Amino acid sequence: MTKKILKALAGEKQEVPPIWMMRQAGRYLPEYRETRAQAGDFLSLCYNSELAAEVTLQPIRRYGFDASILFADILLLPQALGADLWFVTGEGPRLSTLQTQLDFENLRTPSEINETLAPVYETVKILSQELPKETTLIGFAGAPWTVATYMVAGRGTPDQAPAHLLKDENPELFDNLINLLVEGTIEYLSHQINAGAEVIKIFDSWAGSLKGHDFDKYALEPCKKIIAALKTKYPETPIIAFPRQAGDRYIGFAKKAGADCLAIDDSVSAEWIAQNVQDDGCVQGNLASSHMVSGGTELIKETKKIVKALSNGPHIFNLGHGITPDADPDNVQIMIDTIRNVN
Ligand code: 1CP
Repeated sequence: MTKKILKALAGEKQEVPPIWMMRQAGRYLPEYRETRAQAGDFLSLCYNSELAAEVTLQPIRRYGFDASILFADILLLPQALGADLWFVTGEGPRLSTLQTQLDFENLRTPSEINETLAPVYETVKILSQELPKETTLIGFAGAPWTVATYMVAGRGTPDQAPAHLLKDENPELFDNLINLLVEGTIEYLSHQINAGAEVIKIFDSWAGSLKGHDFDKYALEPCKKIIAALKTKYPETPIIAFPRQAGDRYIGFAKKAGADCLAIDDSVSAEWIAQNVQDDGCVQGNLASSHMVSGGTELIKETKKIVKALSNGPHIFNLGHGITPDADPDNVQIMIDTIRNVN
């Protein structure tokens, strides 16, 4: 039996698309909040392999999603490269800032990341043994541009202005950082695949802030290099690219980057995706995560609309971005029942 997610990634269209959700292990679930409290804080949870595997499994037990995504964070890689990382409760991640050549030189090399990241690989190993046999295990990393924006600014900023400034003022330093992140990401993802990840997803959450030539240089090219390196070593491992908010530049992205699937946010309609992107292969998306909060008939209507619009080609159902802490867990079940046509 081939798993539903792997069928979609191989280009097969299915009457009922496979389903998973970004941030499916998260604060909207009471069992997640309980395990996180047990771990102490978010980072301790990421580095505690048993508990990280436990929170990864929770949404699978509750909902029976077709895929499970490793519980970790895109900011663990910069931490393994030597940046300081901490989380401020109620606010989010904070990192030491990278502004100068000296800051860059103080970072470690890609081959030195594995000691810090060993517990993440152990989580993958546990999951590959404990997941139900029909569930696909997805490993992931942030794309170099998105990770660099956090490393430069030290935090998430609305327009990622500090990273744009550094790339324009000191392109040599910025390019060195991007290249280091390309190599570090290849190393990190290779270890996840060796540990048992069956699919890889690359999150470029801030790709949409790159304009013109910068989009090709900092979103497309690094992603293409990572995929090419992984495909050489692991030709059988499908890769999902997510250049969030790429708009028109979603068109042709998967082909150019060498990805097997393009994940798409909810700033474009499912009809637009069907017309412009799905010819290239599998697409993943794209219900607005706000429906997980508001629920009701709109949730059912929008879910059906997306399934129908993307039913003529390979499709993995997902949200346009991560589920938020204020979501109602019952709405997730309603979404799943609507897709699987229960009731
Ligand atoms: O428990 C908590 O309070 C922490 C909330 C949380 C969670 C559940 C963070 C902090 N990270 C995560 C896990 C996480 N992060 C996963 C695990 C698997 C899953 O999806 O269930 C993944 C894939 C990520 C990826 C991630 N982290 C991204 C890319 C995707 C996206 O959401 O755009 C980004 C940008 C981050 C950074 C980050 N980590 C956490 C927060 C709140 C943020 C965003 C901060 C900001 O932009 O200000």
